Amino acid sequence: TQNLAYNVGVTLDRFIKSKQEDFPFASGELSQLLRDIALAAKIVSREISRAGLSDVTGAFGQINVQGEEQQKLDVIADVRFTRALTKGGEVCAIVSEEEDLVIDLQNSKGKYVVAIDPLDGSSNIDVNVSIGTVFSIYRRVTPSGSPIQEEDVLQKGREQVAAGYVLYGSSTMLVYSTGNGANGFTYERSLGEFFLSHPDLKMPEDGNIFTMNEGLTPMINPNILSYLESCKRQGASARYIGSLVADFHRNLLKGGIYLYPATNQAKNGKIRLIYEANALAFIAEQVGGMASDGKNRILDIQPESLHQRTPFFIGSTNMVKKLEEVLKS
Ligand code: AHM
Ligand code: MG
Repeated sequence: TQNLAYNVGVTLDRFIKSKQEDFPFASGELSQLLRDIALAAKIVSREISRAGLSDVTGAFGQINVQGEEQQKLDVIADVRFTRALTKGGEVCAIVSEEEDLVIDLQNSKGKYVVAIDPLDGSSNIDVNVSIGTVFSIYRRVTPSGSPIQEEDVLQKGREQVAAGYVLYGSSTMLVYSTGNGANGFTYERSLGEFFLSHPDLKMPEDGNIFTMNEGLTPMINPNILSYLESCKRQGASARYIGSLVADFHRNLLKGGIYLYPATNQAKNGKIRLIYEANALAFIAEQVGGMASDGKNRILDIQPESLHQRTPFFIGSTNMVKKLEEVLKS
Protein backbone atom coordinates (compact mmCIF):
# COMPACT_ATOMS: atom_id res chain seq x y z
CA THR A 1 0.00 0.00 0.00
CA GLN A 2 1.21 3.43 -0.81
CA ASN A 3 1.31 5.95 1.94
CA LEU A 4 2.04 9.09 0.00
CA ALA A 5 1.01 12.27 1.73
CA TYR A 6 -0.51 13.65 -1.44
CA ASN A 7 -1.12 17.23 -0.63
CA VAL A 8 -4.06 18.47 -2.65
CA GLY A 9 -5.96 20.40 0.01
CA VAL A 10 -6.09 24.14 -0.52
CA THR A 11 -6.28 25.39 -4.09
CA LEU A 12 -4.67 28.69 -5.07
CA ASP A 13 -8.14 30.09 -5.75
CA ARG A 14 -9.38 29.18 -2.32
CA PHE A 15 -6.23 30.55 -0.72
CA ILE A 16 -6.55 33.87 -2.56
CA LYS A 17 -10.21 34.06 -1.58
CA SER A 18 -9.43 33.41 2.09
CA LYS A 19 -6.90 36.26 2.02
CA GLN A 20 -9.37 38.51 0.26
CA GLU A 21 -11.83 37.94 3.12
CA ASP A 22 -9.28 39.57 5.47
CA PHE A 23 -9.87 42.81 3.55
CA PRO A 24 -13.66 43.12 3.26
CA PHE A 25 -13.45 46.64 1.83
CA ALA A 26 -10.92 45.82 -0.83
CA SER A 27 -12.34 45.53 -4.32
CA GLY A 28 -10.87 42.13 -5.08
CA GLU A 29 -8.99 43.41 -8.12
CA LEU A 30 -5.59 42.34 -6.84
CA SER A 31 -6.99 38.88 -6.15
CA GLN A 32 -8.33 38.75 -9.68
CA LEU A 33 -5.01 39.90 -11.07
CA LEU A 34 -3.22 37.07 -9.26
CA ARG A 35 -5.71 34.60 -10.72
CA ASP A 36 -5.08 36.00 -14.20
CA ILE A 37 -1.35 35.47 -13.75
CA ALA A 38 -1.92 31.92 -12.51
CA LEU A 39 -4.04 31.14 -15.56
CA ALA A 40 -1.37 32.42 -17.95
CA ALA A 41 1.19 30.38 -16.02
CA LYS A 42 -0.83 27.22 -16.59
CA ILE A 43 -1.00 27.90 -20.31
CA VAL A 44 2.72 28.62 -20.53
CA SER A 45 3.48 25.54 -18.45
CA ARG A 46 1.56 23.47 -20.99
CA GLU A 47 3.49 24.96 -23.91
CA ILE A 48 6.78 24.36 -22.14
CA SER A 49 6.02 20.76 -21.29
CA ARG A 50 5.51 20.01 -24.97
CA ALA A 51 8.47 22.05 -26.08
CA GLY A 52 10.40 19.26 -27.76
CA LEU A 53 7.32 18.02 -29.65
CA SER A 54 5.63 21.12 -30.94
CA ASP A 55 7.29 23.77 -32.98
CA VAL A 56 8.05 26.12 -30.12
CA THR A 57 11.76 25.72 -29.52
CA GLY A 58 14.51 27.71 -31.19
CA ALA A 59 14.93 31.28 -32.18
CA PHE A 60 12.05 33.49 -33.20
CA GLY A 61 14.21 35.51 -35.59
CA GLN A 62 14.11 38.83 -33.80
CA ILE A 63 16.38 40.64 -31.41
CA ASN A 64 14.78 42.14 -28.31
CA VAL A 65 15.60 45.47 -26.69
CA GLN A 66 18.44 43.84 -24.76
CA GLY A 67 20.13 42.93 -28.03
CA GLU A 68 19.39 39.27 -27.31
CA GLU A 69 17.87 36.86 -29.76
CA GLN A 70 14.28 36.12 -28.79
CA GLN A 71 13.36 32.48 -28.44
CA LYS A 72 9.96 31.36 -29.67
CA LEU A 73 8.89 30.44 -26.16
CA ASP A 74 9.91 33.92 -24.94
CA VAL A 75 7.46 35.36 -27.41
CA ILE A 76 4.71 32.85 -26.64
CA ALA A 77 5.01 33.53 -22.93
CA ASP A 78 5.01 37.28 -23.52
CA VAL A 79 1.83 37.03 -25.55
CA ARG A 80 0.10 34.77 -23.01
CA PHE A 81 0.87 36.94 -20.02
CA THR A 82 0.13 40.19 -21.80
CA ARG A 83 -3.19 38.84 -23.00
CA ALA A 84 -4.17 37.62 -19.52
CA LEU A 85 -3.26 40.98 -17.99
CA THR A 86 -5.08 42.91 -20.71
CA LYS A 87 -8.29 40.91 -20.54
CA GLY A 88 -8.48 41.02 -16.76
CA GLY A 89 -9.04 44.79 -16.74
CA GLU A 90 -7.17 45.48 -13.48
CA VAL A 91 -3.93 46.59 -15.14
CA CYS A 92 -3.20 49.89 -16.87
CA ALA A 93 0.41 49.28 -17.96
CA ILE A 94 2.90 46.48 -18.39
CA VAL A 95 6.68 46.56 -18.48
CA SER A 96 8.06 43.41 -20.07
CA GLU A 97 11.56 42.20 -20.77
CA GLU A 98 10.45 41.45 -24.30
CA GLU A 99 9.04 44.90 -25.12
CA ASP A 100 11.14 48.05 -25.61
CA LEU A 101 8.50 50.46 -24.34
CA VAL A 102 5.85 50.43 -21.67
CA ILE A 103 2.73 48.68 -22.91
CA ASP A 104 -0.02 51.18 -22.22
CA LEU A 105 -3.18 49.10 -22.11
CA GLN A 106 -5.31 52.23 -22.68
CA ASN A 107 -7.23 51.21 -19.61
CA SER A 108 -6.81 54.28 -17.48
CA LYS A 109 -9.20 52.86 -14.86
CA GLY A 110 -6.84 49.95 -14.19
CA LYS A 111 -5.31 50.35 -10.73
CA TYR A 112 -2.20 48.28 -11.23
CA VAL A 113 1.07 48.35 -13.12
CA VAL A 114 2.78 45.02 -13.75
CA ALA A 115 6.45 44.41 -14.52
CA ILE A 116 7.16 40.98 -15.91
CA ASP A 117 9.84 38.77 -17.33
CA PRO A 118 7.53 36.29 -19.04
CA LEU A 119 10.19 33.62 -19.57
CA ASP A 120 13.48 33.92 -17.79
CA GLY A 121 16.46 31.66 -18.38
CA SER A 122 16.55 31.86 -22.18
CA SER A 123 19.65 29.73 -22.50
CA ASN A 124 17.80 26.83 -20.86
CA ILE A 125 14.65 26.86 -22.98
CA ASP A 126 15.83 24.50 -25.69
CA VAL A 127 17.68 22.09 -23.46
CA ASN A 128 14.91 20.98 -21.12
CA VAL A 129 16.25 22.74 -18.06
CA SER A 130 14.14 24.75 -15.58
CA ILE A 131 12.98 28.22 -16.59
CA GLY A 132 10.71 30.75 -14.90
CA THR A 133 8.43 33.76 -14.97
CA VAL A 134 8.99 36.73 -12.67
CA PHE A 135 6.33 39.37 -11.88
CA SER A 136 5.92 42.53 -9.81
CA ILE A 137 2.68 44.35 -9.15
CA TYR A 138 2.52 48.05 -8.26
CA ARG A 139 -0.41 50.33 -7.58
CA ARG A 140 -0.38 53.23 -10.04
CA VAL A 141 0.46 56.49 -8.32
CA THR A 142 -1.16 59.03 -10.65
CA PRO A 143 -4.95 59.38 -10.48
CA SER A 144 -7.05 56.73 -12.10
CA GLY A 145 -8.67 57.91 -15.29
CA SER A 146 -5.62 59.91 -16.43
CA PRO A 147 -2.98 58.67 -18.87
CA ILE A 148 -0.19 56.66 -17.23
CA GLN A 149 3.01 58.51 -16.40
CA GLU A 150 6.64 57.63 -15.94
CA GLU A 151 6.29 57.68 -12.15
CA ASP A 152 3.67 54.93 -12.34
CA VAL A 153 6.18 52.66 -13.96
CA LEU A 154 9.51 53.67 -12.40
CA GLN A 155 8.63 52.88 -8.80
CA LYS A 156 11.04 51.59 -6.19
CA GLY A 157 10.82 47.89 -5.46
CA ARG A 158 9.65 48.56 -1.93
CA GLU A 159 6.42 49.94 -3.39
CA GLN A 160 5.42 46.53 -4.75
CA VAL A 161 1.99 45.43 -3.52
CA ALA A 162 2.63 41.88 -4.62
CA ALA A 163 5.30 39.93 -6.43
CA GLY A 164 6.13 36.38 -7.31
CA TYR A 165 7.52 33.87 -9.69
CA VAL A 166 6.58 30.73 -11.51
CA LEU A 167 9.15 27.98 -11.76
CA TYR A 168 8.73 25.52 -14.60
CA GLY A 169 10.87 22.80 -13.08
CA SER A 170 10.39 19.14 -12.34
CA SER A 171 6.99 20.41 -11.33
CA THR A 172 5.51 23.84 -11.98
CA MET A 173 5.33 26.05 -8.91
CA LEU A 174 3.97 29.50 -8.19
CA VAL A 175 5.41 31.45 -5.27
CA TYR A 176 3.93 34.82 -4.40
CA SER A 177 3.65 37.37 -1.65
CA THR A 178 1.37 40.29 -0.97
CA GLY A 179 3.72 41.56 1.70
CA ASN A 180 2.72 39.27 4.53
CA GLY A 181 5.06 36.31 4.12
CA ALA A 182 5.26 34.17 0.99
CA ASN A 183 3.56 30.94 0.00
CA GLY A 184 4.29 28.32 -2.64
CA PHE A 185 1.80 26.39 -4.76
CA THR A 186 2.47 23.32 -6.87
CA TYR A 187 0.57 22.73 -10.09
CA GLU A 188 -1.36 19.48 -10.43
CA ARG A 189 -1.58 19.18 -14.17
CA SER A 190 -4.32 16.57 -14.44
CA LEU A 191 -6.57 18.61 -12.15
CA GLY A 192 -5.53 21.92 -13.67
CA GLU A 193 -5.06 23.50 -10.24
CA PHE A 194 -2.31 24.98 -8.15
CA PHE A 195 -2.34 23.60 -4.58
CA LEU A 196 -0.74 25.13 -1.51
CA SER A 197 2.36 22.99 -1.01
CA HIS A 198 4.82 25.37 0.70
CA PRO A 199 2.92 27.48 3.24
CA ASP A 200 4.75 30.35 4.91
CA LEU A 201 8.12 29.88 3.27
CA LYS A 202 11.26 30.69 5.26
CA MET A 203 14.77 31.03 3.90
CA PRO A 204 17.56 29.73 6.17
CA GLU A 205 19.63 32.58 7.62
CA ASP A 206 22.83 30.81 6.66
CA GLY A 207 23.56 28.63 3.72
CA ASN A 208 26.01 26.27 2.15
CA ILE A 209 25.53 27.04 -1.53
CA PHE A 210 27.05 29.72 -3.74
CA THR A 211 25.62 30.40 -7.16
CA MET A 212 27.63 32.33 -9.72
CA ASN A 213 28.66 31.89 -13.33
CA GLU A 214 32.29 30.80 -12.88
CA GLY A 215 33.10 32.12 -16.36
CA LEU A 216 32.82 35.67 -15.01
CA THR A 217 35.75 35.34 -12.62
CA PRO A 218 38.46 37.05 -14.74
CA MET A 219 36.22 40.09 -15.17
CA ILE A 220 34.96 40.83 -11.66
CA ASN A 221 35.96 42.61 -8.47
CA PRO A 222 38.62 40.42 -6.78
CA ASN A 223 36.87 40.95 -3.43
CA ILE A 224 34.05 38.80 -4.72
CA LEU A 225 36.55 36.08 -5.50
CA SER A 226 37.87 36.29 -1.93
CA TYR A 227 34.30 35.95 -0.69
CA LEU A 228 33.79 32.86 -2.84
CA GLU A 229 37.08 31.43 -1.60
CA SER A 230 35.87 31.83 1.97
CA CYS A 231 32.64 30.01 1.08
CA LYS A 232 34.71 27.18 -0.38
CA ARG A 233 36.93 26.97 2.70
CA GLN A 234 33.78 26.51 4.76
CA GLY A 235 32.80 23.57 2.59
CA ALA A 236 30.04 25.27 0.58
CA SER A 237 28.92 23.77 -2.73
CA ALA A 238 28.68 25.48 -6.11
CA ARG A 239 25.31 25.22 -7.83
CA TYR A 240 24.45 27.15 -10.99
CA ILE A 241 21.51 26.45 -13.24
CA GLY A 242 21.59 29.68 -15.22
CA SER A 243 17.89 30.37 -14.64
CA LEU A 244 17.52 32.98 -11.95
CA VAL A 245 14.16 31.72 -10.69
CA ALA A 246 15.39 28.16 -10.32
CA ASP A 247 18.66 29.24 -8.73
CA PHE A 248 16.84 31.56 -6.33
CA HIS A 249 14.18 28.98 -5.44
CA ARG A 250 16.75 26.32 -4.57
CA ASN A 251 18.67 28.76 -2.41
CA LEU A 252 15.44 29.89 -0.73
CA LEU A 253 14.65 26.33 0.31
CA LYS A 254 18.17 25.20 1.14
CA GLY A 255 20.04 28.37 2.10
CA GLY A 256 22.57 29.99 -0.20
CA ILE A 257 23.60 33.07 -2.14
CA TYR A 258 23.16 34.00 -5.81
CA LEU A 259 25.64 36.48 -7.29
CA TYR A 260 25.53 38.34 -10.59
CA PRO A 261 28.18 41.03 -10.14
CA ALA A 262 29.30 43.88 -12.33
CA THR A 263 31.95 42.85 -14.86
CA ASN A 264 34.59 44.79 -16.78
CA GLN A 265 32.30 44.72 -19.80
CA ALA A 266 28.98 45.23 -18.02
CA LYS A 267 29.33 47.74 -15.24
CA ASN A 268 25.84 47.02 -13.92
CA GLY A 269 25.98 43.28 -14.41
CA LYS A 270 23.21 41.50 -16.27
CA ILE A 271 20.10 41.27 -14.12
CA ARG A 272 17.31 43.76 -14.82
CA LEU A 273 16.10 45.78 -11.83
CA ILE A 274 12.45 46.31 -12.67
CA TYR A 275 11.30 42.90 -13.80
CA GLU A 276 13.91 40.46 -12.47
CA ALA A 277 15.62 41.76 -9.32
CA ASN A 278 12.79 43.59 -7.56
CA ALA A 279 10.27 40.76 -7.44
CA LEU A 280 12.81 38.28 -6.11
CA ALA A 281 14.14 40.85 -3.63
CA PHE A 282 10.60 41.35 -2.36
CA ILE A 283 10.09 37.61 -1.92
CA ALA A 284 13.54 37.24 -0.33
CA GLU A 285 12.74 39.82 2.33
CA GLN A 286 9.36 38.25 2.96
CA VAL A 287 10.97 34.90 3.73
CA GLY A 288 13.76 36.31 5.91
CA GLY A 289 16.43 36.66 3.22
CA MET A 290 18.15 39.71 1.78
CA ALA A 291 18.90 41.30 -1.61
CA SER A 292 21.58 43.88 -2.34
CA ASP A 293 23.46 45.47 -5.22
CA GLY A 294 26.59 45.14 -3.10
CA LYS A 295 25.96 48.37 -1.20
CA ASN A 296 22.28 49.18 -1.26
CA ARG A 297 19.08 47.33 -0.57
CA ILE A 298 17.66 46.41 -3.98
CA LEU A 299 14.17 47.52 -2.96
CA ASP A 300 15.42 51.06 -2.22
CA ILE A 301 16.92 51.72 -5.65
CA GLN A 302 15.12 54.40 -7.66
CA PRO A 303 14.81 53.06 -11.22
CA GLU A 304 15.75 55.52 -13.93
CA SER A 305 14.90 53.48 -16.99
CA LEU A 306 12.81 50.47 -17.88
CA HIS A 307 15.52 47.99 -18.76
CA GLN A 308 18.09 49.17 -16.22
CA ARG A 309 20.47 46.51 -14.92
CA THR A 310 21.91 46.07 -11.46
CA PRO A 311 24.60 43.96 -9.83
CA PHE A 312 22.57 41.44 -7.84
CA PHE A 313 23.33 39.52 -4.67
CA ILE A 314 20.43 37.68 -3.10
CA GLY A 315 19.92 34.90 -0.62
CA SER A 316 20.45 33.94 2.99
CA THR A 317 20.83 37.06 5.11
CA ASN A 318 24.12 36.22 6.77
CA MET A 319 25.73 35.37 3.44
CA VAL A 320 24.59 38.58 1.74
CA LYS A 321 25.67 40.64 4.78
CA LYS A 322 29.09 39.04 4.75
CA LEU A 323 29.48 39.73 1.05
CA GLU A 324 28.60 43.40 1.60
CA GLU A 325 31.27 43.51 4.32
CA VAL A 326 33.87 42.00 2.03
CA LEU A 327 32.99 44.48 -0.72
CA LYS A 328 33.65 47.37 1.67
CA SER A 329 37.19 46.22 2.36
P1 AHM B 1 17.53 36.19 -19.72
O1 AHM B 1 16.49 37.16 -19.22
O2 AHM B 1 18.03 36.52 -21.06
O3 AHM B 1 17.10 34.77 -19.57
O4 AHM B 1 18.80 36.44 -18.74
C1 AHM B 1 18.66 36.29 -17.35
C2 AHM B 1 19.35 35.03 -16.92
C3 AHM B 1 19.09 34.65 -15.50
O5 AHM B 1 17.98 33.79 -15.39
C4 AHM B 1 20.33 33.91 -15.14
O6 AHM B 1 20.57 33.93 -13.76
C5 AHM B 1 21.38 34.64 -15.91
O7 AHM B 1 20.73 35.26 -16.99
C6 AHM B 1 22.43 33.72 -16.45
O8 AHM B 1 23.38 34.48 -17.14
P2 AHM B 1 24.73 33.82 -17.67
O9 AHM B 1 24.35 32.98 -18.83
O10 AHM B 1 25.59 34.99 -18.00
O11 AHM B 1 25.31 33.00 -16.55
MG1 MG C 1 15.11 37.45 -18.02
